[in-house]
Amino acid sequence: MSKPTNKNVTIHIKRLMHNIEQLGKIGLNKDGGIDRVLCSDTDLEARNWISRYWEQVFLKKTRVDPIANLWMDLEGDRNLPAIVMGSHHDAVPCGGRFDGALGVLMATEIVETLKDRRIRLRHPLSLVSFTGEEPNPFNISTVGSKVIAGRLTKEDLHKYSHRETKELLGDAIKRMGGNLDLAENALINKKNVAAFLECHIEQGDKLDKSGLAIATVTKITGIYREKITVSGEANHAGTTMMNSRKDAYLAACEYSLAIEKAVKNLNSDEATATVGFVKVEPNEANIISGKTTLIMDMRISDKVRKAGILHKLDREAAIIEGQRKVTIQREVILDQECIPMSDTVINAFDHGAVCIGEPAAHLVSMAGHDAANISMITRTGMIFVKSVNGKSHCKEELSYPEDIEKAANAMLQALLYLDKELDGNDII
Ligand code: HGY
Ligand code: MN
Ligand code: MN
Repeated sequence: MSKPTNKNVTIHIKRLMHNIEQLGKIGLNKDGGIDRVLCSDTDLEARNWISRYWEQVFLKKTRVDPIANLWMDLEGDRNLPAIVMGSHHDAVPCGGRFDGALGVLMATEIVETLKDRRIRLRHPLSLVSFTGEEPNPFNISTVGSKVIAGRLTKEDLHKYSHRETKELLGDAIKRMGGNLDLAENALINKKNVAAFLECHIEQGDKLDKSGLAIATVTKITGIYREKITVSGEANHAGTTMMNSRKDAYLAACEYSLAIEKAVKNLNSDEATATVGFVKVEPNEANIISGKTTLIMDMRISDKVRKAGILHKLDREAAIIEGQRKVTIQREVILDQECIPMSDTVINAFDHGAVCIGEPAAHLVSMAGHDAANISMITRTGMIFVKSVNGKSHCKEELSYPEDIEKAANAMLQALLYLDKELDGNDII
């Protein structure tokens, strides 16, 4: 490990916590959760808040790319590729104020601290706030980072529409300031980026249980999502005898429990699954459901184990179809492999942790992140901050200022380390 660099440079935690509180007011609902889903009015409000803040601090216009990612590009040696830092500003329904927003605002605070201290790095720096990281009514997640990494083309994008309003994704992105017809222009050339760093809350309880504040992420779990349509026969809840029903909702429940049982039986803390989206139709107390739609979300790193689960579910679906005289159609909507983080960036975050007197702890991320897509185009790494009681995707989501401050100062040191160590020629 090289000697600590600019060790005495530290961020302004009060300013960072103030910004987290300010952004956390956008989309705050009556239950204390944050509603800021892709292309909603509150998404647009959050974008405007971030853009305004960046423009006041860096005296430059925010750049909005064709998939409506927000960028703040800051000068450096033009012969070197940029180091990019950021995360996402959208949230799950009734979500927390740290998921995503912390990463955008921490990256901002780090660059603002360098500006305050007139520390100019070799590499140009870019801040980014990604479009649509979370699952959403358009049924497409991490859309902003997928597009810049070339994982989605404009033809793909034009296929998506809002599952309730039927609004085309293209029209919704236009409202956010993007333009899908120019999606190719959002593609990032590998030679223009030296590294991507993202800070995120852990969203699990491993740091909380271990008494650690921060950890470097070694890999991001594989994510498998499937839309399951169970079709039966709508009928009268009272007059239809039990043996002559084709109850789509109860068949869907049986299939959901089969998913849980198959993954639980792996007995691994690197495999989880649930069914978090259910749509029952016609959805009335006295009508047997004729059609029920589910979305299954499975996190699993091991490809062989994933194949084994899916094979088991094939069998379960066939049994349920036979016994309940329903049909079960399954459509894969996401099948992302486990993604290792860059050793170079892992070392940099470890260096940062040691610089601030913290252990160089490592964790696997069971949550998906934009970083998984960005790792396709550049050296990518993440640092986690402790989630109190491991809670996330709910209004109880919380990280303490002292832990956030440690993560920010470790990330600042990691950035200074990379700026010194990286040379534009060694592209991943
Ligand atoms: O769902 C996830 O893993 C992430 O929080 N979007
Ligand atoms: Mn999330
Ligand atoms: Mn997130």
